[in-house]
Amino acid sequence: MSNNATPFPKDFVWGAATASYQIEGAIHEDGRGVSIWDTFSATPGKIVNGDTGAVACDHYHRWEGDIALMRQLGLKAYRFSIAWPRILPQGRGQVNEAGLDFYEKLVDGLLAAGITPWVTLYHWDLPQALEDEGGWLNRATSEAFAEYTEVVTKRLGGKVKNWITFNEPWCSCVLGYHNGIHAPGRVSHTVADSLTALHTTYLAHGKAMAIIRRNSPGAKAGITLNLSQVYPASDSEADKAAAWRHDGYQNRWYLDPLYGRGYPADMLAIYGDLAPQVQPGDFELMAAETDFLGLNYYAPTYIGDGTEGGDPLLKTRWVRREELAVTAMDWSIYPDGLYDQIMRVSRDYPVKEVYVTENGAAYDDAAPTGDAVHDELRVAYYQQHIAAAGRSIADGAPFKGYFAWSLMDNYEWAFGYTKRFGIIYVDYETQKRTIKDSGLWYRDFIAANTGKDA
Ligand code: GCO
Repeated sequence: MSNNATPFPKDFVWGAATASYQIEGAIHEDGRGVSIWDTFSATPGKIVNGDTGAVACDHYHRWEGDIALMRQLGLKAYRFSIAWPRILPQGRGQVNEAGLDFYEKLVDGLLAAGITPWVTLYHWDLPQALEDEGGWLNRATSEAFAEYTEVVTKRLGGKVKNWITFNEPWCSCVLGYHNGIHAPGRVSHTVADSLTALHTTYLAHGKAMAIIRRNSPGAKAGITLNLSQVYPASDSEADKAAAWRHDGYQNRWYLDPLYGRGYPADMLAIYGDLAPQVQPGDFELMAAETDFLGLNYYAPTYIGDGTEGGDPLLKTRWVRREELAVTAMDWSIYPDGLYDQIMRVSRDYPVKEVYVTENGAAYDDAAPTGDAVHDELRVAYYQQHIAAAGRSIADGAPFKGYFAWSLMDNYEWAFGYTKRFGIIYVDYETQKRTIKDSGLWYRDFIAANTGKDA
């Protein structure tokens, strides 16, 4: 397969990513507590086909074989998340040593295979016990997260040297506490709750950064955001102004506090008393120095003026560019959006390093024929997006690594198992893994680009 090889520095990090609830299964095993995703996915009507993560990819029992597959792909790094309820079943207090043991075994296996572990502390599986006390609407949850971070980094901080505090706070806060399509499934008629949830999340991020510095000396630590790569639907002033408001809603509101700017004034003016209560010291805590910014990019966002019939608060409306092909998620394919996003954060914020911590595509893959899964559309998606992202290096961005989403097909949240993002196919009946053509392409691409001088 041809590689659109764009010269990458020899120490560029090539990896793949997963998340605990999406792949582990074993939700009642070895002392694990209940998470909000166990509760939410078991609630009738919430998930396609009523799918839950009870078994998923059974990674909890198959992790050694999965590491062998990562090794076969020649991955340099593997991004995974730790399930908080495996560590602190009640969210705080009593530690479940078996949970720590599992992740230490996984880390040791990765290191033995020459694969660098990248650990996400929170990829959405909040202990239900904490949600019962208000979850991310309760400021005290930031303290519980600090306790969780202390326990995990105390055990793993000598071996894990790449930490991501949170994955996609926009998703966990907006989808979880505003429109309710993700756990804990709270629906609110205003943005107030989702903004409060983010405020608590960012307090937790700041507290965790200090703990990581103490328990994992020399480690790199940061956060992963799903920004919206926004383009105005036209060159009209009204559409450009609407695009800027959406940029404030999904990008600047999340970026500015991390880099010492507090919340953006234009959005505070729109939100008024819907904005969260800020206590003295909050913004200093949120702006804890980070070593990198993680970007999860999938698709562009086109925004037009929504004064008539758009979002009543932001006065924006989503516009589709009909000429763009889409993936099985109905997400438009626009590789230059990834380039633009890397360049934007590098230009507008003092980001030391940028990692694409997720990028990939869902397609309706046919079941394997023999040992092959032919997913040429996904191969093309990766070729185009990696080539586009790679251009940012020559243009001065500190782009240092790329993680394909996902290592394997897995539980796609409210879509259950109906969407396949993996570069490895998972037969959920038999748990058989089959490397797809996209995985073989990625393997060859990594081999061809590893060790190249800049
Ligand atoms: C996200 C999550 C992943 C998803 C992936 C595809 O970005 O929503 O980090 O868990 O599965 O992005 O939607």
